[in-house]
Amino acid sequence: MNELVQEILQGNRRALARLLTHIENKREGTDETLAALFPHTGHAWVIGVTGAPGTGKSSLVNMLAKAYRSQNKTVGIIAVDPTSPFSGGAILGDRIRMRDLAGDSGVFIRSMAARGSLGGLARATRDAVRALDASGFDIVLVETVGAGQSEVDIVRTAHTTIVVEAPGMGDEVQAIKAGILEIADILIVNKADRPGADNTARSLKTMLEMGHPASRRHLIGPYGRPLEGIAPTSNGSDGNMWIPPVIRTTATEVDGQRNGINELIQVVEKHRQHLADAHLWDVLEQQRIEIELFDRLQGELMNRLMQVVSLEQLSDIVARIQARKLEPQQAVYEILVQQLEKHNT
Ligand SMILES: Nc1nc2c(ncn2[C@@H]2O[C@H](COP(=O)(O)OP(=O)(O)OP(=O)(O)O)[C@@H](O)[C@H]2O)c(=O)[nH]1
Ligand SMILES: [Mg+2]
Repeated sequence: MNELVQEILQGNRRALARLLTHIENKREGTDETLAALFPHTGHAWVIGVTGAPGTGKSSLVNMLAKAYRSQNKTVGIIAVDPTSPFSGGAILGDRIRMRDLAGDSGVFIRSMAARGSLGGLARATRDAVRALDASGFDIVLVETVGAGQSEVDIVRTAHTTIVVEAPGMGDEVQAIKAGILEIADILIVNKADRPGADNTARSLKTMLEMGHPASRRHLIGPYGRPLEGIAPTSNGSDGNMWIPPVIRTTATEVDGQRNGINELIQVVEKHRQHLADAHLWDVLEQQRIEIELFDRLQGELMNRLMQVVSLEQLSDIVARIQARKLEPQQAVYEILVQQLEKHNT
């Protein structure tokens, strides 16, 4: 077993930091390290925290981490940075917001940036979660900005997904706009100290009641393939169906009773117990694996294709499409067929 693997399994933080850098840089040999760690994973409870920019995700993650620490649980935090032009400041801000966790050896914080595509970021994040899991953290918190499919996919592989909303960002519920309401196991209205929090909570509840539970992610696999196993019974009632609770929090308030964090921790625990139902767990685990597998396949196929298709070829194709001499879908077939032919000869 390679030394890095051993160190990580022993919980060595510097080794862990090194591996995360290797993951980000796609350093050669990293796949082997991750593969060696895989059998040692599956112990951490992975909590995804997502929502529109500025809703208070980092502040909440900070409070959650502190609460778990007071229960003597170790906490790993990954803040996913989609390398947007706006994120530089956000990460700096995160460092400040999470400063009170610094120096606690039971907490490990890391922000992940993507080199290249967003798909690469999803993969890097998953690999990072695996590394943290293998190194023995009880809780892994993953913060992503809920902005698009890629971010949604990242949190879809968490065990518990928290979607954060805040009042005063216009009348619309941001999570709806971003299409992330469906993935919530728990909905948070943060900044409950601000006016409008009750309204936001009410609209969220209404929307949850309007949406048929079957529209929730638990029934839909990657690429729209329906998943079996958790369908509600014909009379519509199903003890297996988790209805996402709406919780009000104030992440800037330190009093655990008043800021809603204690309640949040309890609800996460309830969700965990709900999933402990063996049948449900198996189905969701299968779904998580499917999503991960499809993601990795897609990314890898694209990578391989891009390794053999030259930029000249591509720009030639773009020019032909632009001149209306080639249609985009035909171009796709052309690229694929050429590559397959090359492969077969
Ligand atoms: N009044 C109030 N302000 C809050 C609360 N939670 C967070 N904030 C403030 O809202 C701002 C954004 O908080 P962050 O925790 O950085 O939000 P975020 O969702 O992580 O932001 P991004 O990562 O940039 O998307 C900061 O100035 C926080 O101090 C809250 O409960 N009440
Ligand atoms: Mg943040």
